Amino acid sequence: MTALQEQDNDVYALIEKEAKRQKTMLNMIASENISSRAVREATSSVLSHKYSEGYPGKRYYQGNEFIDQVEQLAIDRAKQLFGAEHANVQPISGSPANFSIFLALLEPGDTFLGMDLACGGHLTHGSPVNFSGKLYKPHHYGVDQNGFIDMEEVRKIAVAVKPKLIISGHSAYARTVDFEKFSEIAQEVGAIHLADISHISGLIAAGIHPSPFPHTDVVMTTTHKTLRGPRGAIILCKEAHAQAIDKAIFPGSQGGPHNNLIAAKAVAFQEAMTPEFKQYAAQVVKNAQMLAQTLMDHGIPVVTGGTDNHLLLVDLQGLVGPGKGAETAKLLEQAGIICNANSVPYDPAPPYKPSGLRLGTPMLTSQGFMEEDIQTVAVLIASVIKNPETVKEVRASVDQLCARIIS
Ligand code: DSN
Repeated sequence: MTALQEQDNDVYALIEKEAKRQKTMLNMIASENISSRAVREATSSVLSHKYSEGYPGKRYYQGNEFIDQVEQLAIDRAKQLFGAEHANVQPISGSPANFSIFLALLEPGDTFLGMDLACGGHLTHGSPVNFSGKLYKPHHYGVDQNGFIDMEEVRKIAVAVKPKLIISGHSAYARTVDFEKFSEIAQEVGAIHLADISHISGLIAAGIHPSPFPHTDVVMTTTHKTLRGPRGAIILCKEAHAQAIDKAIFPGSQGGPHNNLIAAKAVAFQEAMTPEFKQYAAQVVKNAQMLAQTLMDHGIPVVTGGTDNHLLLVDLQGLVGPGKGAETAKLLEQAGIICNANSVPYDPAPPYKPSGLRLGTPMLTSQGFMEEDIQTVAVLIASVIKNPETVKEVRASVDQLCARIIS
């Protein structure tokens, strides 16, 4: 019996139920993944007991001999993994990390340019309901009619609005991001280039997607998506921005670092340097491409006609109708398939009732799904979308698939 089970069976039982859910459903939320046992051991370690405001060698509390070494290890590994000049490993998650970057590099009211949320951007890239849209002045680029970013259009907007910051990197974009071109445009208009690589950092670490380094000024990534680490984020940057970024994290926006998570990040960075991780990341993309192809073969439209990374967007407008994303996601959940409703480019329906689905392969790939398994998954998804009355049959097939592949 574990200590938790003995002391608090209510919480223990709920954790066990969630663990079972994760093994008996097809989890295809593009931003989710499964971390290793080693990462989870570090996450639940005694390091969470320690306060250590400041940075290695410059703390406001005593007793940080080993905490300093842990944080330095995480910093060194992050720099090595991504080839960065400077790393701050303290951000607790992606949105607070972006908040700190804005705090470091902009003044309230400054103009910046990011991807429109409706086209695949993120709330922190200038949504009116987010700090980024409330405190700063956002302008947006989107995608063309086929769903691709048009870099000439990005350049035109940048030249016209003269932003102080340009953000590349997205939450629902299935194609390769041209970081080098973004940097070129930023240089042309005198802007700082921030690459938010939260979704694709695992692919970048593995060399499957082009890196934003060395040309990008500042890079932010969460650590729990394709990178397969603990929940959290890091900021990487050129030396020129290091002091401003560090100050914006502490004392600017955060207090005591979450040392257990910093240790877990260090473990994940080491894992991401292994040949096994490179193989994993390559398989994530192969699986996503198989998913896209099989869905299209079964008459399900995929935005941009495929994917270069770990995710894809299904456009439900022609098959189910505009605004039917959430309904379809709920139907898929009944069938044991978990994904999220998502806007598609030029969606006529509002963001809270979008017309598409976002599907990703990072978690299934961690659980051992290969291309032939993903083909089966795609056929099941197509069946639910085209014939909702097959939900029960599909659920039975999902049960069998999970029992066979997930240990
Ligand atoms: N919530 C994450 C996602 O699903 O893409 C981004 O923050």
